[in-house]
Amino acid sequence: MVIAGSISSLESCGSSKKTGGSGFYAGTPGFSQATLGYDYNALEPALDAKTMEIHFTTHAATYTKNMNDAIAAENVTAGNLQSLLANISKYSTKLRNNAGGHYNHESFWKWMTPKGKAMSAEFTSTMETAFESVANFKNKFADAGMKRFGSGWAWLYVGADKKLAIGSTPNQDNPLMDNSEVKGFPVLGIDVWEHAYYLKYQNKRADYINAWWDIVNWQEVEARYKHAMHA
Ligand code: MN3
Repeated sequence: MVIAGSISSLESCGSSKKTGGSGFYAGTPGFSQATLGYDYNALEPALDAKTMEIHFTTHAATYTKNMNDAIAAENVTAGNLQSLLANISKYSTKLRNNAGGHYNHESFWKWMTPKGKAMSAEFTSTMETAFESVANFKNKFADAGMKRFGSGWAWLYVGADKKLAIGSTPNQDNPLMDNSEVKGFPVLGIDVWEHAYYLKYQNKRADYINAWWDIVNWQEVEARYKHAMHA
């Protein structure tokens, strides 16, 4: 599918996810910001309402706008966001940063849910096989987030070998990008940019990551894991 910078046809690619349903992982992620599935204050006390509102309405909204501006300006031939990211080295730094920012945040809002959703027994077993224990996984994932100097993300992803792995990327890069430091399908990610936590946690990134576990939607993580394993 060749789009050649037509915003209207791009938006039609993303229209199905405006309904708020899942499926962002299922191969046809869109190019528009989906409605947040909960109120700004719904993730308290882990994430405060003001941080969520600013993060969603300014930071994330700006990535989406700038991505669409870059798509319109460049000869984009990808038919969906995932294939765009898989070929992102062909395009500008502006498109890399903003398409990554759009994908990462659209995923991030779905990786969180009020009060969190517990890990199934089946997925707990999967995680224990991969990381010895869930506690050990959380320590290693938090460590990846803590060691990311400056702005970026920590990831749990399925690599080309179909194994779960932990890594991190700078800026708005993610494992779907052909020029990423780590490559695979992201099943869970945490935003460790200061804008994600500074109002409540100031410089205490570790406290933010520790509190964040309370709101993780493990059902979404498991759905993405199953998608990655069958892709
Ligand atoms: Mn962010």
